[in-house]
Amino acid sequence: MKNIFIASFLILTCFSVSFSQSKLNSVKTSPILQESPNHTWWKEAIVYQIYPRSFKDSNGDGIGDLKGIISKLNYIKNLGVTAVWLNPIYQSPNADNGYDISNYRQIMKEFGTMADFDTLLYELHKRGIKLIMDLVVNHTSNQHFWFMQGRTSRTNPFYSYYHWWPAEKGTPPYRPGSFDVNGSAWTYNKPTNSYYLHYFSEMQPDLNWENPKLREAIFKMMRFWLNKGVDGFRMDVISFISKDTIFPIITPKILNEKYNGSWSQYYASGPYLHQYLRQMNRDVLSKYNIMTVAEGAGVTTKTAPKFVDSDRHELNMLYHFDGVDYGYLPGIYKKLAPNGYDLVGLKEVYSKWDSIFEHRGWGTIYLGNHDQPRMVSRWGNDSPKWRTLSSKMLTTFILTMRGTPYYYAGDELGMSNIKFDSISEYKDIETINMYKYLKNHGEDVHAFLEAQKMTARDNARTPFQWNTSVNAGFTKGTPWIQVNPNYKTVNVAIEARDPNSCLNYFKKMIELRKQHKTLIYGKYTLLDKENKQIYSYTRTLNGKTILILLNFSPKDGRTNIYQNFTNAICLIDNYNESLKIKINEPVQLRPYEAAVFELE
Ligand code: TEU
Ligand code: CA
Repeated sequence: MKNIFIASFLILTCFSVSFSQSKLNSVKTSPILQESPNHTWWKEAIVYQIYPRSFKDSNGDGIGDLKGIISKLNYIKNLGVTAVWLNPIYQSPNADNGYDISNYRQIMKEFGTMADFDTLLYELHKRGIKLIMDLVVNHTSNQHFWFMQGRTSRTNPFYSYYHWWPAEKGTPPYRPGSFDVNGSAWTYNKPTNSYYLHYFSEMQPDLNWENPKLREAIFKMMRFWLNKGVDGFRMDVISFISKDTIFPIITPKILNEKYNGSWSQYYASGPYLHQYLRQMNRDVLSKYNIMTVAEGAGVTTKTAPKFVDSDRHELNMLYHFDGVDYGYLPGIYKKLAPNGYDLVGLKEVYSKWDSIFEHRGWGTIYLGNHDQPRMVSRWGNDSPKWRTLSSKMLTTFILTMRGTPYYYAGDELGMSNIKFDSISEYKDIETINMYKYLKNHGEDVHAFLEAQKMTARDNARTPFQWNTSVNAGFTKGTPWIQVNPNYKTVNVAIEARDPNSCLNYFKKMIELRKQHKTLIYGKYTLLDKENKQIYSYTRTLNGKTILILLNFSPKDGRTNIYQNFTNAICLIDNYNESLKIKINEPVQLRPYEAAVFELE
């Protein structure tokens, strides 16, 4: 992925959020938000994301599958989550683990059959759990029938299902292509004497949404799944579906300049994006009681409302990248500063995004997924001393913020980065092709591999850790990707028995969120914003206030919140005993302590 692509997501525009009331007593007396809550199931949902390839293998081929997920539905139900988002399970040659779909209406052979899918959906619904499918419609696989046809001749009706640059116009204007060994988004196709566009690998040609026939074909496919009863879609890079099809030259200046929106406008978020989404809503989404969430790659606080304001009739939620990309150094691949990230800035990011959806639209909260390193390694501390505490602290954050939480399977165990030493251990096209790109350009691949230990996607894709038996109980065969050796201590079997485990803490936090509507709909107010160690905030609804205190550091910390806390009831604390609050003294927190209080 080219530097600009990453950099544009990373750089925070300057902003000033004024949280004038940083003292708790002023919070308590501040006017209560008169919300018209507009309660919906998807605002109250707790979404559990499953990467099917890595969850549970039922037949010993080393690859997780639908039957494997079905065999673990009671585990999932028992967590208390209310919805499951499955990464793509459609037929795919797996250049990008299912994000290259060759048939939208068939199940990937490795994952099972349509009958397995129907059983999965039925069994989830029986347990009161919704199913959210991944919708990958910016691109298909190059093995999709449409592309196989379209690439044969310019007169083939499927040619116009994709974007082409005729070779007689010369070489196409440069576009960065993620996952491309040469870093380019154009690949030459001999039979048509033209280049096709692929924002991801050359095995993932971009669909041409300008073609109404293509749009209709996609909508029909969506109805196929909705008519089966699925409860919604997570829409992969949906902001990319409309492009400026003149393909203007993106000058080095635009490529290199700091984020100002222009680059992403040229590249994605094209002129018809919202028209297409409204059409999708009108013709498909509005006919069903479902939820939709956009993967908001390149979406800013300025553009986000266009996707999710309810009166625009497009989508319900989106997830932004300002949080997960926070703290990366500028460069052509993701790299963290040795001293980590600055908490004050992180608080600003989440507070700014909360304010965007305060009155309109609805947000999401996540700290990890299949594209990110493990939450505890990235945002907490995966050393043996702090892994459990910091992981619980992060779980507290996700489940006490406003916005629908998306929780990535394995994080409830405190699973951590595997940190591969050698390129041969990686399976992810992103890492492998970036490695090749760097090598071809004489760059320092050793430094890249070091950075990948912290940032690579494969860190989150290692098999789910069920028990202490061979391969963590994930498979009886050879797993498609190595199991994290820490499975001997980090696994469901051990954690289920330990009342103080990450797993049991996650369940308690879910219960807490379900019991307190304040945690779902309540106004969010940041406190003590300059505190470098502690993230504290309140959630307030109808006169009820919940105070959340999170120490993001391995040191004791103190907040600058002074208040008479005689009425504070500690609802949960990640240390065994509740946090002691002394009257009129700054609240002291232990390393990575998380504590939640009800204030009245
Ligand atoms: O990710 C889109 C995206 O923006 C990625 O480039 C992401 O930023 C990157 O993986 C982070 O390292 C989506 C999917 O979530 C991802 O798994 C797919 O590979 C990609 O689209 C292509 O479909
Ligand atoms: Ca299998």
